[in-house]
Amino acid sequence: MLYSIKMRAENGSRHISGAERIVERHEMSQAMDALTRRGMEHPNGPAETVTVTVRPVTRPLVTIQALPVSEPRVRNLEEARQVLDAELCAMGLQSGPVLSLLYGLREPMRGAVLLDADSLRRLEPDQRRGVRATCMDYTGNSGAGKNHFKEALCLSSKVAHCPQIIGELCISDDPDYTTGYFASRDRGYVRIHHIKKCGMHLGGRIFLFRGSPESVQQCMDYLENQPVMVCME
Ligand code: PML
Ligand code: MG
Repeated sequence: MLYSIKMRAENGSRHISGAERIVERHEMSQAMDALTRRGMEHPNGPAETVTVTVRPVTRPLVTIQALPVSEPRVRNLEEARQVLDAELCAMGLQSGPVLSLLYGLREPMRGAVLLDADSLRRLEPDQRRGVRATCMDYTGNSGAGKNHFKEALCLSSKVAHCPQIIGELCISDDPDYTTGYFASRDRGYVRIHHIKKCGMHLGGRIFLFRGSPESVQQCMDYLENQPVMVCME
């Protein structure tokens, strides 16, 4: 039997950090301990409450391969935006409004924006909550400390595997973490340095959706509930 363990740390209503694992029963107490410690020690500040939730995994676990990673040469914010712009334009999307939305996300969001790639309409039922990509883990995860890159590669691989998601953009909300990415099934994980100025709380994710109105719910269900293990080897 597998268990999904989720941690969220908060100060009142302010989200501080979140992390999760999918583990076997004998790994549970160590994973809970590591996640609790992580919630209490975060650069966003000390947490008032750390909540750890354990649930048995009831759906069959899907195992997928991590997206291939590329790392274009980027020396500053302007070049980072040019990379994002080129990726969006290559997909025939309206880059300007998508990038304005990404760089305009000032409230730290626990979830992501689910954006219709063609109409640019936001599809999240609750825009403050956003859409969560959860219920995942990756091979070789020791659970010790945060590994921005591996956790983001894990999440983006799960998200890219969703038939209705054609791309994802991400800027970290950790003030001193200035590497982000663009990811898609076709382009893999394009790691982008200098995607924001150091010290900014600005951050967030946009999932680019293309599908029928009926498939929005199916897509959100996959993102939030389908257990996925990502192979990093
Ligand atoms: C986050 O803070 O959760 C987002 C991290 C993005 C990682 C980008 C990378 O290092 O490749
Ligand atoms: Mg963060």
